[in-house]
Formats: sequence, structure tokens, C-alpha cells
Amino acid sequence: MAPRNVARSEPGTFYTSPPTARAGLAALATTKTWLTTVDHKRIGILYGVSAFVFFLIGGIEALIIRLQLVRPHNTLVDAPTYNALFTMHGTTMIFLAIMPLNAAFFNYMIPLMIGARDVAFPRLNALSYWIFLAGGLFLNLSWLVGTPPDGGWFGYANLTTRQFSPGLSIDFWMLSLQVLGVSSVIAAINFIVTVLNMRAPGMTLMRMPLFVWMTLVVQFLIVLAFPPVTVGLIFLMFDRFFGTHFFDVAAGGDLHLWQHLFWIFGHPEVYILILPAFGIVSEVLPTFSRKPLFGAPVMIYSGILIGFFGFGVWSHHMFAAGMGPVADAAFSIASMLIAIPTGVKIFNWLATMWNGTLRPTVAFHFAAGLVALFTIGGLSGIMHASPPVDLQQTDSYFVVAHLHYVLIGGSLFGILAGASYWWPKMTGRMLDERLGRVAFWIIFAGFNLTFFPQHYLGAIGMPRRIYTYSADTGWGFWNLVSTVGAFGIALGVLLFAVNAVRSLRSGAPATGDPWDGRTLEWRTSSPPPPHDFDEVPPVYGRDSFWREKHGDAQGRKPTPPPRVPEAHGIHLPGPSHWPIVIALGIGLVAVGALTSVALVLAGAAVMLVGAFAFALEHHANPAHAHQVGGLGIDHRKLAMWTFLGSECFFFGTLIATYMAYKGRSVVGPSPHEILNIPVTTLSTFDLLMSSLLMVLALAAAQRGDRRQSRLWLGGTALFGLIFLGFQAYEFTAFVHEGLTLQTNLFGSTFFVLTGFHGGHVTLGVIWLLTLLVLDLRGRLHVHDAIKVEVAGLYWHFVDIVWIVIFTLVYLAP
Ligand code: HEM
Ligand SMILES: [Cu+2]
Repeated sequence: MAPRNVARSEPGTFYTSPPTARAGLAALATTKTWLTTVDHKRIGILYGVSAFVFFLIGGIEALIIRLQLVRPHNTLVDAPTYNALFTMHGTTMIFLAIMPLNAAFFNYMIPLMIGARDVAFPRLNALSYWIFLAGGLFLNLSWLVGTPPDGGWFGYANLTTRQFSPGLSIDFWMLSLQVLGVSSVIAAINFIVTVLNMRAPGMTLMRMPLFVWMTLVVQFLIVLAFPPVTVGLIFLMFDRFFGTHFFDVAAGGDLHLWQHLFWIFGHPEVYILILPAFGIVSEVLPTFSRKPLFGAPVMIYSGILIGFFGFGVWSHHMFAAGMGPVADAAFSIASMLIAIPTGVKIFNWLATMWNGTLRPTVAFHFAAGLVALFTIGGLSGIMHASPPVDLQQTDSYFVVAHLHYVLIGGSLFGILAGASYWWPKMTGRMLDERLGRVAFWIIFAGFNLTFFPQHYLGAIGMPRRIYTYSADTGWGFWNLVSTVGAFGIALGVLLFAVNAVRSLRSGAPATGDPWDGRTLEWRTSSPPPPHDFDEVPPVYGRDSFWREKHGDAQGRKPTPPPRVPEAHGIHLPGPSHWPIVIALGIGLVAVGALTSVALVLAGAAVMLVGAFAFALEHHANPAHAHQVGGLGIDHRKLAMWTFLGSECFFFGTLIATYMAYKGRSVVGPSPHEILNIPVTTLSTFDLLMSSLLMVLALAAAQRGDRRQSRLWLGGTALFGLIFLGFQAYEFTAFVHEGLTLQTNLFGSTFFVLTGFHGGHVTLGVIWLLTLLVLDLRGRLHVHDAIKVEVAGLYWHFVDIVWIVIFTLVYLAP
């Protein structure tokens, strides 16, 4: 029986009737609802459709690459275009296809699988999606203006500096990655809070489905891995736009810095790409083997271990960069160790299928395909972990083969398994299993035909990233085979898409539980209603829905808990147009950065107005006052702690670079000649005091003493402004004394580090003043004290960071 008082004004989730004139208008109205939706299911579909379009673009780029390489001395494209093709192909497939396709499943499935009605921050979720789309469109705008990025997907410095890449190509790459990074980190914080704080009663951590676990690990990887590359991109941005020296060898810069910062992100990134697929396979194989996942707790721990180890192996991408035997040995051993938890997963999947009642559905095919192909990719990965072997294979087609066995054989096959498995849930229609199996075998055969020979081509010396080759190399035949295979993949993907479109049009209707599933998403209708569940689902253990239907191993069925009607009915946040407005602002700023300052300012204004409206949109809505979740902590506080964890990596990277570059300037003033310790000690004391005032402001807000809370909120903001005044004075003095961003490495590292900290203080002051204005207008009540608390957490963090900077930059010799 559908519940009464479900407060949300959004129409049905997915399928609308064929258009007539009136329906045309309705469709327009429907389109508008897609632009303002905050429903996790619809946002999942938006991610899925956009990412599939980007996947097709990346696929076409790959086919042109293959056509160019089909025979020696081919002239289909010239060298610069070829460089752009593989750069855009790699960047697109990783950031605009695989990552958002995974995000499509995170969005659609996670709330359903944990028994929640949406994510913790639905509007923030919409914001992540629109920022992602802005980043993807901006990157592809580069094709339209004829300056596509051409520095490879990992953009090694100093090829990417203005000296060697004077045009806009690298600016497009650098800025779009920054925008996409913002989208990913916002989404990751949202999902960490959702998974930890919004589980249905009884859904303990170890009862969470594997896909939920792998999603959680991935979100932590995103939150911690993106800051280092964000800082690297900031350094590149400053070098390209403002003439700093981070990657300027002549000024003392070190090109290893970029490689470290990129791969400290880049290696965890490969797990961000593969772990969701592992999670999907761990859902699909038990369902179609009619057996519980073998060793589920071990599968959970091995996923966590892979994520953890993933942060300690990055320099295996730099064995050819001359880091020395000690570093090589350490990173080699660490890289080989990762094979253990990965091997455990392969073994447990085989053990799950062993003696199972196998149902060879399309989803099962792709899942089993992943087990086979990823094992091949994993084996060549272990080879790369040995430095002497890697020196033979690095930058050859052996590596291209490896990365596609893990990214197509792994990630993409996992995604196709998930799409086949959850399609009925998302659309309410069944796919054609026979056509699906044909598509699978064509993709499987095409894939191995494309990439297996590349191992051999690499072993006989074919380098990657060459736009042509001569006939006497003997590489012609296997390149022809590889190209034929690539078109096989294309045909298979086309058949997969045809199957999907036919299913939407006339597929057999799907029940809520077409596969006799094990987890909660199968306990609601297909597609689910806007509120997901009529009542919060009971949780009886791991594979809860299976237990509810079939009982435990002895067939004993659990007793349903007494029904507790929801006190306040079901509240779902309404649509909002501010997420798309903010994303538009960000897009304008990015385009403005390459065209006109006026456009940057206009974009910044749109962003600012959007951000304020977004922040205040639900301020007065009582339904949003109470956000304490299953962990007994408020969503906003948990989100802030997660954000601050990410900020630790951000400032850690900035400070580590300052320390690494200390004393490497070749000209100009050095720190002890110019830093003014007495003045900075004063400003440091001021900032410390502001933290004390912040504590007083919170105490006053919690006890409802509005006069005091205003006083201390105002005081904290004032002390923050004083600190910024000191910093402005210091910067001006330094410029007068001949130190600027461009002077030397010290100038570049100092102003970027302290400048970004100053930016954080500025943001904090704006935040405090906003709270003060709300308080002055009588709109900050006792239940809003949490907002003061969250602002306080941020403020104290910014102060602590300053203490570290003051100590290392000013006090340390
Ligand atoms: C769909 C069929 C695909 C084909 C035929 C294909 C083909 C290729 C080829 C031939 C290259 C080497 C270019 C060169 O070094 O000169 C390449 C590079 C690359 N591919 Fe794919 N690819 C496909 C799908 C994917 C997918 C799904 C991903 C997933 C993330 C991916 C990620 C990459 C990356 C990261 C590079 C390296 C780009 C660089 O060197 O900067 N590819 N691809
Ligand atoms: Cu790696």
C-alpha cells in the first residue's frame, strides 16, 4: 500500500508515454524537471546517459587511432592530430566514461541497497553531476576550437608548460581536470556520509553488500587521491598563466615533482576505476550461482587492503625516471604485494561459482568475462612491478595491452555486467538475453583480438604513442588484426545499445525481483517509486532480501519486526535549480580563463550568487533541521570531517612541495632575507585568538544566547579580517623588496602556499559573516547551532594549518 504524505513534487522516475503536442509541452516540463531534479535515481540516469555519450566519443577516437595504425606509413591523420586523439581518448575514457558510469550505479543503487530514500545531500548530488557535465563539455569544446589537449592523459611536465605547449590545448586539459576533480570530491563526500550515516536499522557495516563496500572504499580514495593532483594542476596553472617556476628546470624546478603528484593520484585512480566493477561482480556472481558470496568478509577486507596499498605504489610508474635502486625496490615489493588481495578476490569469485546453480545470463557472462580478462591484466601488471622487466615494457604496446585488459576487461566488463543486471530495476523492462549474449561474445572476441596481440607488439619493440611506423618493423600484420578487433568491440557495443533501446520501447515488463536477488534493491518495484521504499526495509543479515524470501541456511525465515509508521511521514527534498546555476558559473569561469577576464568575473558572480542561494535555500525549512544519522552524528558534521581529511592532503602537498623546493632557488631573495617573523608572529597570535572566539560563539549558539553568539561570531570574523590585513601588508612589502610569484622558486612556492591559505581564511570570514547576518535577522535558532559548529570545525582547521605553515616556513631554519 503506497504511503500517504510523501512530500516531493517530482514525476515518475523514468519512462513517459509517446509525445503529442500537449505531451510535447509536458515533455518540456519533464525536461525542466530533469534540470532541477535532486532524485538520486534520476541523477544516476543523467550520469549514465552522459557518460555513455562520452564513451562513444572516446570509442570513436580509439577507432581513428586504430585506423591510423592499421598499416605502416598510414596518413589518415598527422602526428599532432594523433597526439590529440590518444590524449583525448585516454582522458575521456577515464574521467568522462568509466568514472561517471560507475557514478551512475553509485547514485541509482547505493540508497536502495542500504535501505535509504536518497543520499545525504541530494542537492549537492545534483551539483556534482552538473559540474561533471560542465567539465566534460568544456574538455570537448577543445575539439571544436581546434586545440584539443595533446600531452597524453598524464600530461608530463615540462612538455605541458607554456614553453613547449604554447597554445590552449593544455589549458583545456588542465582546467577540465580541475573542474572534474571538484565534482568527484563533492560526490565522494556525499556518498561517504550516505553509506556511513543513512543505512536502514540493522544494516551494520559487515552486512552491507559488497558493491556498497567497494563504493565506500572508492569514495575515500577519491577524497584522498584527488588533492595531490589538484595541487599539481594548480602548479601547472600558475606556471602557464602567471609565470611561476614549479616545473621550470632553469629556475631549480624538478620535473619529478609532477610525476610524483600525478601518480600519487594516478595509481589510486586505477582502483577508483576497478573497485566498483569488483563490487558489481560480487553482486552478480552470487545471484546467478544461487550461492552466497564465498568469504564475504575476506572480500571486504581485501578491497580495503587494495585501496590502502594503492597509495603506496605510485612510483612503479617511474621506474624509468631514475629514482634509484632503493626506491625502485621498495615500490616494486609494494606493487607485488597488491597482487595478494586481488588474487583473493579472483579465488573467491571462482569459489562462489564452484558447485553453484549457474544461470548464464548476460550479466553473468560479463561478470565471468571480467574474472578471466582481469586475471590476464593482473598478470602483466605483476610483470611491470619488476623494475628490470618494466624497463623493457614501459612506454611500449605491452603497457597499452595491460591497461586495456584491466580497464576494459576489468572496469568496462564490470559496468556492462552491472548494466545488464540492474537494467530491469532502473527501467522496469527486461533486455533480450539472446541478443545480449551475442553482443557479449562479439565484444569478448573483439577485445582479445584488439589487445592480446599488442602484448607481442610491445615485446618486439613497438612504442606507444607513435602515429605511424615503417614496414620493416614487422608490426603491420598484428596492427591490422588489432584494428579489426577494435571494430569488433564497436559492433558489440552497438548491439548492446540496440538491445537497450529495443527494451525501452517494447521490452518485457520487469517485476521488482526478476533475478530472485539477494539485496534490498530487489525488495521494491522496478523502477522504484520516487520515495524508493513504502516503508524502511527490515534488515535480517547479509543478503537480507534473500533471507527474507528463502530463510537462512536451514531455511528458517526471519520474523518481521513490528511496523513503526514514520513519525513525520516521508520527506524528500524538492527540486532545485541552484546546482545547475553554480555549474554554469563554473563553466563560464573556465571558458573565461581562456578568453576574457570579464567572462571569468561574470562566471564567478553567477557561482557566488548560486552558492549563496544554494546554502540558504533550505535554511528555514524545518524538515532539514534534523540530520543526525545512524552513526549518531549530523550529516553536515560528518561531511565536514571528511572534507577536512581531504584538505589535509591538499595542504600537505602544498607544504611538502615548499619544503622540497626550499633552498633550490637559483636567483633572488631567500626566506631568511625577507620573511618578517615579528609581524607574522603577531598575525599568528591573532588567528589563534580567533579560534578561541569561535569556541565562545558555538557555546553561545548552543545555549541560545543570541547576543553573545553575535558578538563572538562578529569577533571571530573581525580577527580573521585582521589576519588577512597582516597578510596583505606582508605581500605588499615583499613585492616592494623584489619578491613576487615570478621572481624565483621561493616566491612561487611561498605565495601559492600562503595565498591558498589566505583564500581559505577569506572563505571562512564570508561564512562567519553570513551566519552573523542570519543571526542579526533572527534566523539563527538553537537548532541551527550545528551550522555554527560545522563552520567552527573549518575555522579551527584553517588555524591549525597556519600553525604548521608558520612553523615550517617562518620558524624552521
Ligand atoms: C573501446 C575500445 C578501445 C580501443 C580500441 C582502444 C585503443 C587504444 C589505443 C590503440 C591506444 C594507444 C594509443 C597510443 O599509445 O598511441 C589507447 C590508449 C589508451 N586507452 Fe584505449 N582503447 C579503447 C578503450 C579504452 C577504455 C574503455 C579505456 C578506459 C579507461 C581506455 C584507456 C586508454 C588510455 C588511458 C590510453 C593511454 C592514452 C595515452 O597514452 O595518453 N581505452 N587506447
Ligand atoms: Cu600504478
